[in-house]
Amino acid sequence: MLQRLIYFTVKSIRNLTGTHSTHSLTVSGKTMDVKILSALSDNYMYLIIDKDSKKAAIVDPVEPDKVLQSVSEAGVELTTVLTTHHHWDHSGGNAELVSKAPGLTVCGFDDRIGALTKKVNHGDTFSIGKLKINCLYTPCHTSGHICYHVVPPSGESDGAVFTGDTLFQAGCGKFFEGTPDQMYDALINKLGSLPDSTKVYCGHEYTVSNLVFAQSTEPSNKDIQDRLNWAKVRRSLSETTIPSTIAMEKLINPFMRVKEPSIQKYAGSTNPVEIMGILRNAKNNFKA
Ligand code: GBP
Ligand code: ZN
Repeated sequence: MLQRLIYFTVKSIRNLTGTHSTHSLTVSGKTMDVKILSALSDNYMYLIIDKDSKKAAIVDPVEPDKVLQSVSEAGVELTTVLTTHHHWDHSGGNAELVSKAPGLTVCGFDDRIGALTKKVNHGDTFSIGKLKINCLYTPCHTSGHICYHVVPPSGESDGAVFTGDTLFQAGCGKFFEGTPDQMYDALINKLGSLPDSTKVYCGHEYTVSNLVFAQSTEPSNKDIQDRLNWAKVRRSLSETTIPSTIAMEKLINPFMRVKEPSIQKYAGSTNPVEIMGILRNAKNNFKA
């Protein structure tokens, strides 16, 4: 509790310095809209709207009042909460949201998630109106982490994946409750096999600091340089750098590039799982 209080205080002070964007952005697709809502100092919540039925889901609603305001502005019916993992800055708003909007289905894997009504597992699918959600079990950051893949309707390309603290733009979550082997499975086998055009919506705005680390691993990677320059401009305007795409992550994210010769050279290994661990340790100790 004390830890949480200190964290909140630090986040509030950081908020006053205005580092996180305050306005929201809508990414509009043919069948789905995604409203990007900033929360706390660098978290994101995402309102996923099925345009046809106007039914909606919210990912990691840590600031319930902000969510409810966005729901009413959009004129949609919120039916579902998609919780990526139990950390309080993701699941800590669930109980309050349910008390203010009774009847919600609250999805998640981990028993430590508040107000859970529907336990999901790898491969489970369900619908929000016409949108089909496929659950991907990606333990490592926490042992109960789920990513939610919104499968594009046949013939359309607006798929999206909500990756919580597993995959960040140009980075990944710390391995609090898992192993390099599990993060390899999450990033390379599961997320890495989604269509390249899949938009990636992650849990935190860490893009600039992740790209600075990425650049230290591959100093001559032009895609990293270009994305870093772009991200710095976006952040200086208080704009989000979200979403990315799976294709983009394969170009700029060292943790998704463990099979690339340049990353193998940096790590001094050709074993992709071992490289995953080496990169995580290097990032934990990295000082820009
Ligand atoms: C930054 O600010 O740029 N590098 C971060 C430092 C996710 S939040 C903060 C940090 O450690 N963030 C976590 C992380 O995985 N970062 C990836 C990285 O640094 O490369 N969290 O809020 C974190 O998961 C949390 C909450 C952790 C409860 C433990 C508990 Br218990
Ligand atoms: Zn976390």
